[in-house]
Amino acid sequence: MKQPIIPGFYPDPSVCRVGSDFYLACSSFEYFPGLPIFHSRDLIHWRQIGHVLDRSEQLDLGRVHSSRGIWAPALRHHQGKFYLVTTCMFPEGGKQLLFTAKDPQGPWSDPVETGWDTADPSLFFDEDGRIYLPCCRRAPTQPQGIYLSELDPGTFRIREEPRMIWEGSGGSYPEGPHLFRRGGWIYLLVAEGGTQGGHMETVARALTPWGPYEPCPYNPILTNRHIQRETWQGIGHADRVVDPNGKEWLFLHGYRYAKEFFHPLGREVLLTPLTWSGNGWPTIEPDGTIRDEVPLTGLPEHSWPMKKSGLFSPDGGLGIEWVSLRGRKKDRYRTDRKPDTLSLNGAGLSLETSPQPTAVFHRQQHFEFVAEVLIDFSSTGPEGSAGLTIFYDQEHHYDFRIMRAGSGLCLELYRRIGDLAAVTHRCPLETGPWRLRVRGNRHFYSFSRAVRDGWKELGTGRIEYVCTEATPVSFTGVMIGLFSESQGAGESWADFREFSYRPEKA
Ligand code: 6LW
Repeated sequence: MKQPIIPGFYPDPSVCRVGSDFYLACSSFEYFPGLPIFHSRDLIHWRQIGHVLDRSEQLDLGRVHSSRGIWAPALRHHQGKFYLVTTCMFPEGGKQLLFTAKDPQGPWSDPVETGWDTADPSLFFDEDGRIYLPCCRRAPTQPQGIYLSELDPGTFRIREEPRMIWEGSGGSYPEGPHLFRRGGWIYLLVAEGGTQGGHMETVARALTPWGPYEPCPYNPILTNRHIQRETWQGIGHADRVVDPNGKEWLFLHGYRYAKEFFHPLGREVLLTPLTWSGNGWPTIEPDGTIRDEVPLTGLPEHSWPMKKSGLFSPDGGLGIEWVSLRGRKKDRYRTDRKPDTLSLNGAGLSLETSPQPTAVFHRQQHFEFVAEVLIDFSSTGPEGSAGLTIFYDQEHHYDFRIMRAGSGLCLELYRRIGDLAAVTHRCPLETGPWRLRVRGNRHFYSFSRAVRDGWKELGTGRIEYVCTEATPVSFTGVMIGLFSESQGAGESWADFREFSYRPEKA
C-alpha cells in the first residue's frame, strides 16, 4: 500500500477509535458541507460517512474568505459521545466551535462557542473527568506557543484565559497540539515550522497537563524538511490513535509535487506507526521521515465496496463527496427535475464573483486523471452559461464554458489567474447536449469536447497557476467543478449528467 491514505485535499486529519472502528475528520475551509468524517476498520481503507457541518443553520460561512473558514479540527470520543472542536476563521477573527453527536454519521449538533478565538483547538478528556483544551496562539501581541485552558464540562466554555504551556522547540508556528497520557506522562504533540516545506512534528512531556513540559531530546520526531523533492513534503500536523492490538499510529498530512515545486492536490492524509524508545520518548522508525510505502498494520483487511465516481449517492441525492462554496441553497441544486440529472440554477450568480455561486466541486485526487460530463443547456435562459472548471479559488481557475453568443452558442476557455483574466480559446457550437472533458497530468490540464469521431481539444492551462504556490497564503487544493451562471434574477437551469472521474495513474 502506498501513501496517501486518503488522496486529495483533506488536510489537518484528526482521528479517534471506538472499539474496532476508527473515525477521521479533516478541515474544509470555505467549502460546504464542511468537516468531512471518514470511517475505517483497518486504518488503511477509509470511506466518507458524513459531514459535521451539513445544515446551513449550524454556521453561516457566507462571509469567509478563501482558505479561511473551517481550520484544523480535533475529533474525540468520550463516554458514548463524539466531540469535534475547530476554529472558524471569519474576516474579523477566529471563533472556536464545538459540535457533538451520538453517531459520527450525524446529525451533529449546532456548535457551541468555547469562548476562545485561536486556531487548532484540541480536546483532552483526563482520567479525573477534567476536560482540557490545548490550542495555538498567533495573535501578534502574544508570544507564539501552545496554550491551555480547562473547559467547563457543562457548557464547554473555557474556564480561564488560556495560558502558555510550551513555546515549542524553536520552529515557527507551533500549532496543531494534541495531548495524551501514556505511562504516567502527559505527552504534547505539536506541529512546527509552518505547513509548507519546513513542517515537522515535535513532542514534549510533563507530569500534569499544565506542565512544566520537558522537550524530547531529539525533536523533531518527524519531518521531511531535509529530504529533496522526490517524496512527501510539508509533513506534520499529526494526531495519534491506538489500535485494538495496542499498536500506536500517527495520522498526519503532507503534500507531493506534481513537478518542481508545485503541488496542486493540496495536503493529503498520511499514516505512520509510532514506536517508543526505552526512555519514554516516541520515535518514527527508522529515521523520522515518511516515505511512499505504508507499513503493514497487522489488522484484518477491511475494504469498502468500490464507490462509482459519479454525481449521485445511492439514494439519488448528490454524492457525499461533492461540496459547494460557502453554502448550498437547496432550490438551486435539484436532482429531481429529470432522471439521473443534476440541474443547477444560475440564479443571477457568477462563479468568480458571487460568494455562493451555483457550483458543485469534486476533489482532484490524482495527478493524472480524466473527468467527463454531459451538459445540456437547453433549459437555460438567454443569458446563461454552464460548464466545467478546474478551480483552486475564485481568483485562480480555468473555466470551460458553454454560453450564448449573439443568436448562437459558443464554447470558451477562460482563465483567471490572480488579477489577470482572459478568454484564450473560443469556438462556435452546434446545439447540445455536449460532452466536455478535462484531462490532467503533472504539467497541464487539457480541455476537450466530444465530436463525432472522438475528442477535439480546445486548449490547455498550466498547473502552476492553480495551486498553493501561485496564490497568497492558502491551504486548499484543486477541485473539479460543475457550474451554472446567469445574469438577471430569473431561473436559468443547466443540466449535468454522466459525470465520471477516473485516475489514469496515482
Ligand atoms: C491549520 C493550522 C495551519 O489550522 O493551517 O499552517 C491551518 N497551519 O495548523 C489550516 O490548515
